[in-house]
Amino acid sequence: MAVVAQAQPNIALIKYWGKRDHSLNLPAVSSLSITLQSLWTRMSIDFNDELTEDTLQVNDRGAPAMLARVSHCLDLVAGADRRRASVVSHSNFPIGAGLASSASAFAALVVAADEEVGGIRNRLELARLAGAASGSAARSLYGGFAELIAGEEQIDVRTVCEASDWPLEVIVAITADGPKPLGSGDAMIRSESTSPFYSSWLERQDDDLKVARAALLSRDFAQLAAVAEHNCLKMHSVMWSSRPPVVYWNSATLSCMETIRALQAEGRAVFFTIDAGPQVKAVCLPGDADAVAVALQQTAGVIDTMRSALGAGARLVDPA
Ligand code: 2P0
Repeated sequence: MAVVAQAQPNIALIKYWGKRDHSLNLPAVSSLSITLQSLWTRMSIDFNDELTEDTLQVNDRGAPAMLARVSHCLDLVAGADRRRASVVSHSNFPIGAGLASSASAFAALVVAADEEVGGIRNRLELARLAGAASGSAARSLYGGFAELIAGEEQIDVRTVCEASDWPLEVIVAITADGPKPLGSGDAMIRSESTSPFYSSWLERQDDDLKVARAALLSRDFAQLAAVAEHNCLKMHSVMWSSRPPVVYWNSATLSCMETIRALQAEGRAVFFTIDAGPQVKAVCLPGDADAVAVALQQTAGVIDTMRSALGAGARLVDPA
């Protein structure tokens, strides 16, 4: 019998960029994110005696390039001597395009795989296993505002504030729909070894996290906006100053940032954040979401927009 889990992508407001340990996939910095509600990945797993190797379908197509990573994650959850699995993944948003699809995919994968072996782990244990597969995936185990603390040997993750405590909205402006030119794992390696700004990025991260956490707990939107935009631009400065440079933006990315600046000048409560891709995520108070969505839809180069409230962490769902 297949087990199905659903997880939603998360968007980091204080970013993860760089690893402390590559073999364990331990992040070099702590991070803070919001888990979305309406974008999702549903992952179905069936451990099956009759299979001689794992199989993977992503959005109705074979996905051989991702299979090794998925198999390794299943080994971590179920042991290397496990039965082989049939894995079927569906996402309702573009994958591999800077929209955190690996976060929702691996969060859902560990929940479903754990259930297949008896549902033996707690949420933090599952988050650590998801994080070993994809650093940001650990945060999608948790709903609302999730904080990941990067320890020397392992991570800790928790919800700082529930989605219902501060119901922000996110408008995602899609500015390109192809896969990104360089995966974030390879890009991080490049930044760690070549960016002259990497060490100061590491040094100041806890300061940004502290400011963001305080903003969150006092529901201070202006303070959260300022520190999140600053942290995002700092991460991209590290990327841009890597050799060769890592530039995920396109001209529409910049146009979206200008749109958001104009909205801010009108007094709208909105800020931008951008991940390892050209899409722009506008985080706003619910009362400003309609205006933000319309302005981004009308921005040159925007192909589409998606809108989401904040949502829950990864969980089991009934098979469709
Ligand atoms: C984040 N990103 O905090 C940052 C911001 C992209 C930019 O986490 O190598 O796919 O699998 O641990 O989680 C994307 O990186 O990287 C990411 P791996 P992941 O959301």
